[in-house]
Amino acid sequence: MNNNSILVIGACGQIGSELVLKLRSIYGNEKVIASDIKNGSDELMQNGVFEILDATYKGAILQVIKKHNVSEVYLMAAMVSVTAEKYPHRAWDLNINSLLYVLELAQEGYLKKVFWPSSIAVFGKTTPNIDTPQVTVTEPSTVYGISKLAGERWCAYYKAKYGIDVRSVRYPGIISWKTPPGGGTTDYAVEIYHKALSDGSYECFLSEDTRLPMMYMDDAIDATISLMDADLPNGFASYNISATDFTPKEIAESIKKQIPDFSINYSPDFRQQIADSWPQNMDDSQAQKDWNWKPNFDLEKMTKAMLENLKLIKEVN
Ligand code: VAH
Repeated sequence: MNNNSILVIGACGQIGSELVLKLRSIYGNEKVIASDIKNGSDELMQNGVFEILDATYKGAILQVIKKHNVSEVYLMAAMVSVTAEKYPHRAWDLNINSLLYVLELAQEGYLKKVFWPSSIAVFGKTTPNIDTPQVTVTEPSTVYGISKLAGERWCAYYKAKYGIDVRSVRYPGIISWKTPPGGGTTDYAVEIYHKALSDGSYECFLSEDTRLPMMYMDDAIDATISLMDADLPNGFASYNISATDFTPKEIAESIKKQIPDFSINYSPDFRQQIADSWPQNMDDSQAQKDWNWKPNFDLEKMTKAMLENLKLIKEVN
């Protein structure tokens, strides 16, 4: 890394907060600028530079880029599926305008490389939902999915027209213990671990057989950084990446192996419709071929890691 720095926008979010810590461990605390619309955890704020930044203002982004000599941006700020349904215009503004501003700044010569996260939400009910291919029908039925599909096309446009080095993955549901997710349909798969420890039971807002692609946070962070370091073929693709897939019943069974008395019941709500429009599992062979992607965490290994770390937090607090 030369004397430029990396800017993470949306550093307080579920993925952004752990991405900052990992990037800082690789490049050094002073090289990674964390930014968000609000202050983050002590860990995030105390071991490196933090900037309050509203990514829906281009001038504000440019100010931070110039102040810290930024050459790479990870644009992690987004409004995810459930919240985006409640506030469609705000979701579009945050999810798309922030991306357009960052791509414009790259085109104007301020940035050398951009990471932008897409999602399995770009797929819809007309998509083949078993081993969903990299290139297939994408007719999303959610505000979030529409914004992510449009974002993919904007990235492809700026790559083709201006040669912008923008890279992207389609994240599945991400499971982590450090920073809670906010407003997503896959959040049940995080909540269930917390409730298993606090209440010994969980009321799931999806039906027991709702299969969704999922990934432990460590795999998601490793995929993101590996993609940014890779020598990629020409053209743009937001890569399907996959680690595991499971149903609420299967994750509950996995928890019961560690907490035998754990119980679950199912009360599907409006989020069931969103989940039903997404794939059950993904074909990520293109990512394996283009940049040697491979995950480390299956469901059992993830459950062990989640429960171990959440127990440690509860003991400390
Ligand atoms: C959501 N966690 O549930 C996000 C994610 C694929 C799901 O995009 O909206």
